[in-house]
Amino acid sequence: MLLIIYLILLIILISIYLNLKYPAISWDLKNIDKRDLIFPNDFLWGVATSAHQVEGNCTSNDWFLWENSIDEEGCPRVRFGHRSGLSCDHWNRYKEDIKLIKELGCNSYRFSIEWSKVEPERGIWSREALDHYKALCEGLRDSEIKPFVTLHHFTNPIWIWEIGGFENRDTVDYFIDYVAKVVDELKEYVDFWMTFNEPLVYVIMGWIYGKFPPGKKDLILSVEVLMNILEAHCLAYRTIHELDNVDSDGDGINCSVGIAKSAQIFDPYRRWYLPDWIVFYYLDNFFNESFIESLLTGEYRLHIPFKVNLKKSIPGLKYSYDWIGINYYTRILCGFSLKRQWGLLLENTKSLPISDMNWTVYPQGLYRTLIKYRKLGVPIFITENGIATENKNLRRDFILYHVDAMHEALLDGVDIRGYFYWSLMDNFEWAEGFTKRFGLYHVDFKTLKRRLKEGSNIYKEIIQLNRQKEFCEK
Ligand code: GCO
Repeated sequence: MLLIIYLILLIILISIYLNLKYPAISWDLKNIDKRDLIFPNDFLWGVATSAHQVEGNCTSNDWFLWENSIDEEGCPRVRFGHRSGLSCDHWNRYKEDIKLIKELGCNSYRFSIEWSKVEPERGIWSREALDHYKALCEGLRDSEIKPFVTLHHFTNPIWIWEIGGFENRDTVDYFIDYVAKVVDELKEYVDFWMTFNEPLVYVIMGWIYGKFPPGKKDLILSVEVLMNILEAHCLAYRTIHELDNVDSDGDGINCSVGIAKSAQIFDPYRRWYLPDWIVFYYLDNFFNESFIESLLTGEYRLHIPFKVNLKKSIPGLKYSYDWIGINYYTRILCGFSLKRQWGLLLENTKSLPISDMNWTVYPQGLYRTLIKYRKLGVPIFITENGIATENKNLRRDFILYHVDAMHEALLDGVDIRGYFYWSLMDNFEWAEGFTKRFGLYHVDFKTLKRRLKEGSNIYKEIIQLNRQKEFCEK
């Protein structure tokens, strides 16, 4: 009996400790004044896209095969059988789109290079595709918009898919050949290089949930793929630094290289229930801490009870990033429930607004993320943050609240260098097809006309206020 009482007491004490260590933060979001949201003069205000989602005619990559295939039950892989097709036709309309970026007042544009267009067959380089990206960069330069280039954003050429993608170690070498080629071609325009977009999300969606190609559900294999990608990242980091010897923007630095991490914030569903805290611990570890630790130590440690116990050192990982890119969207409440798959309870916060992706709008999470990732000791770019919604007020509030959260972190000393709203315009949202509208600009997918959404004006206004301040200081 005494033992049980001690046990209960211990559990209560641990719960009190955890609640104090990780307090639930709530802010007054109602009184934010946009005029207070002032950032350093050289801050990058940007928008982001990725090639497959906006360019159109991406017919030589694995996503093309995926969109045209069906699952075991005979259902299309993408919602309503949507195919990216011509998408926003950004490939042909990039000049118009540069004007749209300028119109917002942005000084940076994050886009990705479509590997399958640049190297449609192994070792065969498409002059047309390389020239296209040069022209895009030139257009950006003429408009004083700095290119922020992602080298891998979820897609692979079909010839890479045929050899098993990043399951196959050879892909690492092929990826480096591609990186070397692109850097050599674009180094006179580009100073910011991102090796990979969200490696962890990429493997979770492709090898754990099976919602992205190759549609597998194999945890062990997913870890192997992740290790290959991290190795590719390290090699790419060195290759870029070796090759990019041109300071395109005249700031005295030839190039800087980073990687984008999807930073997921978790909280226990029931703050006084220990099993929920245990689930929180493992999820946070899996999603955030193990990644942070691996970059700090060069060793990837992953522990998933009864499944994975990994300790792998990745040569060069420790010094393989000049900055870190944070993609932040939401917070998930997690807990333990025998009724759910793998005992995993994942919930939204009922009292907070929810986006069309069914994601909770939780700006405090961006602040917490920035505080968490500052321990990497390098500058941070928010390389994605945005909302899929048709509600103009929600979009407006989302932007205002998140810029405010970022500002709070800045005031607390976090070295934040830029913010990229996801996305410039509505586009092909992977497994969700064209059903989710993240864009600052609305796209009519019949006429391909772009129109600034009302809720997006706030972003323009915030950027303008920052420019005015810059002007006053000069
Ligand atoms: C990702 C990608 C983007 C998405 C965006 C919205 O995080 O999946 O980087 O391509 O479109 O995040 O889901």
